[in-house]
Amino acid sequence: METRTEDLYPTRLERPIPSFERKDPVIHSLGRDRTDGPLSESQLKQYERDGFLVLGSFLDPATVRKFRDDLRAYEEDEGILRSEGTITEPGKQEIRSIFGIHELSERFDRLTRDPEILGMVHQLLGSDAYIHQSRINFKPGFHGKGFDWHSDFETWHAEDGMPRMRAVSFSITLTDNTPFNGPLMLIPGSHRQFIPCVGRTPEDHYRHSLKKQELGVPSEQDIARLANAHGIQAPTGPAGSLILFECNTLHASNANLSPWPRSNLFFVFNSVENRLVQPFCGNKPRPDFLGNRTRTEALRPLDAPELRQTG
Ligand code: AKG
Repeated sequence: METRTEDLYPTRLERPIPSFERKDPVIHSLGRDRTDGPLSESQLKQYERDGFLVLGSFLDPATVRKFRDDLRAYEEDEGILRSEGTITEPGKQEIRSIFGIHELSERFDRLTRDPEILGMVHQLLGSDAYIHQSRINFKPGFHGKGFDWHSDFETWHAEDGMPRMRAVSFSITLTDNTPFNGPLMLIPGSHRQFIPCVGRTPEDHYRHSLKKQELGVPSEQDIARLANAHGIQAPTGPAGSLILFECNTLHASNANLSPWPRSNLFFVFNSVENRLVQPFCGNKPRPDFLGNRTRTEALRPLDAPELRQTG
């Protein structure tokens, strides 16, 4: 029987309690030389300060095109449209998210083992890592809905049993992200505080929250306090940019009222020393496509010939 893990980040409470300083480092270098990897000391400092980092032109246009062609094929694939990991927009049949994308596609799976990506992951988490969750968020032109302000870690802790803040999201833009098509917005510095949220989690909460998140969101006062103190940033740029953000950084995005679609890929890497325990909200674990408990062996970097396969 699993022993109970101490809950360092209590949330989904009956009554509000004040936010508090995170109990985990932002970069888990653990006595190692933290510059041993692709990220420079100034990039590490920026990530530590802001809770995110943007690397333009991470994927070249030809590679991005291949990923986008795959997405187009998925949008027409009946099997994928009907699968549990495909979430449609509220009240519509348009795709909002496809979860478990690296399980569906060899090309996406190979990208999780790209040596440069894994080098950065190891540098930030100070250990080997595996994929906790992967997803594509589609935002079709005119109709794509937004995402409410939240910390991913709050949900992963409460609903998936992720014990500590030792995970990082890699988001690669597969279309241009402009001020008009609902780019990701982040509050720099918000990752330093944990904001406990109010409200008991119903069983199978994800069926609702993945369309519109109403529970596990900070109060408007907390969001305003952090945004007034630190501002909001919305990185924009051509397709192929990489945004890496710490698991507790508050983020959100607006609806896409422009004619131009926006699709962004997210890989969440979790440390192998931070594997999931029982969900801290007391419910049964969410399905594997949201909180992977099955394929948790350390990811190994691919060598160049494997990366070049066109598959
Ligand atoms: C999430 O999937 O947790 C997000 O907040 C994504 C926001 C976006 O895709 O704009």
